[in-house]
Amino acid sequence: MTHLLLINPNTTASMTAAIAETARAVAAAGTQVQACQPTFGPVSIEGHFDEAIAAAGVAEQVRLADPVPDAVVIACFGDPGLDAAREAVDAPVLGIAEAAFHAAAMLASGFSVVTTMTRTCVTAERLLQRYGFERSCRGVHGTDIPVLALEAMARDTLAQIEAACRQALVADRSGAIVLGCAGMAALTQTLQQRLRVPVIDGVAAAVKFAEALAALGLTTSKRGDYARPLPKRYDGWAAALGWPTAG
Ligand code: 5HY
Repeated sequence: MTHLLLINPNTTASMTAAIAETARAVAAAGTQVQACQPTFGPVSIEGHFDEAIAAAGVAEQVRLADPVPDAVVIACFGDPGLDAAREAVDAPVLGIAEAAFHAAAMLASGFSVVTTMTRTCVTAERLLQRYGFERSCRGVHGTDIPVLALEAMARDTLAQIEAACRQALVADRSGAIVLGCAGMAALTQTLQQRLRVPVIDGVAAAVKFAEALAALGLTTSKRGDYARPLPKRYDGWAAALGWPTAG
């Protein structure tokens, strides 16, 4: 049994449930998906301040994880708290943006990202550079559809996202689409049938990559910057997240 901890870094329980449904739909029979969200933070993540608080929420959830996970997936397209989570646990930790970029780069010589708010495009662009996919990604496009509007998924919302994907494929001369929000996961099959190109949802990609790493018995390196955080007291609301000090 692989125990996979799936973290939705925002605090919207209905979105956590939808993301968990996507994950369980692709998870192997031997994978148990435990979905969770922080006890504090933004209801959706659409900017740097949201992201900063959400990263602390991810740190909270991995620090307090019970049982200890065999793999962790951070289900927000900014991959908030990824490095902190890799320090806190031995398990492989995957962000949905990183996983989606890897999948897309194996399926097309160039891909486009279609995301929610235009103001978050810079976050995706910085992740592309950080992960070394700036040459494979030919464009990042915002639709200015708020994250929580994806839940209602009004008919014109789907049409708007489909139109943005079509424009991106032409403008970028790309061969695949990466969906830039965990809340878009439910659209994957419909868009793929209509666009006739690979459409990558990071939640599904991250779950399968996490399972593969866990099945290989691979864990996050504890040599260097992903070693356990140094023993240290935390004060205030974060006291429970500190690391035991000797004596
Ligand atoms: C996400 N926000 O996947 C990101 C999408 C974004 O609350 N879940 C969020 O716009 O960056």
